[in-house]
Amino acid sequence: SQCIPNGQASSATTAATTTTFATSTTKTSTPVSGSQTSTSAATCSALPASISLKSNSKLNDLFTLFNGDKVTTKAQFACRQAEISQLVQRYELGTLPGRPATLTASFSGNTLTINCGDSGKSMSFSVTITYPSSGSAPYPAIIAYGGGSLPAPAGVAMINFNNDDMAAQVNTGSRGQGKFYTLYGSGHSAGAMTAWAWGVSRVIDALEQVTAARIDTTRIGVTGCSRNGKGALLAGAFDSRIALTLPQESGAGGSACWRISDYLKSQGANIQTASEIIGEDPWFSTSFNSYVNQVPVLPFDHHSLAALIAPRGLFVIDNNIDWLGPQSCFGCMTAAHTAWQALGASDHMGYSQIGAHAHCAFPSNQQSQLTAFVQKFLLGQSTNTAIFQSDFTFSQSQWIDWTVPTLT
Ligand code: MCU
Repeated sequence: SQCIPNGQASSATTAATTTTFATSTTKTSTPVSGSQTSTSAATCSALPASISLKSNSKLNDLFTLFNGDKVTTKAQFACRQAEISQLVQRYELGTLPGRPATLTASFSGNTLTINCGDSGKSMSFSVTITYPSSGSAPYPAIIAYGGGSLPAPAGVAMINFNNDDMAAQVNTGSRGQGKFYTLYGSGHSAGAMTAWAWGVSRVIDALEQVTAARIDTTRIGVTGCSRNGKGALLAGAFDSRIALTLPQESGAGGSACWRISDYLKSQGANIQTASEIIGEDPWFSTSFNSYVNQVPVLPFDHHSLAALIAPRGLFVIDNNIDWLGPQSCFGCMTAAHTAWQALGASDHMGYSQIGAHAHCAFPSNQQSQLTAFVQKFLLGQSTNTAIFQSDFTFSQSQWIDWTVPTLT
């Protein structure tokens, strides 16, 4: 299908192994996940503006702060999450703006229209809400990129988010196109995925404001499949108001780790890697281009990105398609799972990889697992979400050289 081409490795800009990256002083006030804990990001030490990156072929330690301090408390882990958020923005995904100076919303005929203004520019976008036939208002809701590819759960509203309208994903030539860039300028550092995540946060802002929409903003989920699954994972990582993140078949740039995918490619797999993916669509910031051929210097990988969601709900739904790197996804998410284990919330994150079905065709044999996560995190029920399954194996010793603390 046109969605799963055979990977042709492309060469991209090579940069020095140790590199200095100057930006303005890192903001510590950016709202990031982890804010459920008592420590606000403002008490965390800021990242230096200029960083010397060191090569590390293993998956990065989730439990050592950038300054070398070991993470032993939940509050310190919230700081670790804040700095991971800053690092992924700096090196891979571009800067996530906060709430714009003005945000108004109106609701009519199940369409929620959101008007954003900042620095003399403005734009409007809308989402449509499909209400469940059961349950009662205010309803939990799942924000679904491109309508999503999961069956609407009973009692849960579905919010159709047209992410392509926020930031285009046609080809690399579509960089800087879409309503996010109308507001922030076509040269903004945010790649499409960051622009979409910003849009999801604005939808939640609007739902908080417009009670006529009858959505319970404490029970919000987010989903998307494939390229939109990459986006859904990021939205969950960037906004701690999202109670349940449901990325589906997200592959490279989603639940796969860049390092593991590069290794599997070197072993002959037909798998999408960092150096290939930047030639396809403007999902990432252009700042990522300098690192795709030296992935080991990245101070994070996608286990770190997923760990921004802990201890909130995350259920990663995967298929078994070579190009998406199923073994990389399983290993990467096994590494991410350590964040939930350390926080004493192991069953708030689940992983399920079931193949033998078309891309983004949710199979019926994953339904009960999805239902368990939806019931626990969006409907307030007590269900068994201790779900972690794949036909692949993960070599801990090859990829992890750190220990998992029990955070106090
Ligand atoms: C899994 O997501 C992508 C993949 O990264 C692309 O290489 C491929 O072209 O399309 C997939 C997708 O979005 O399929 C709908």
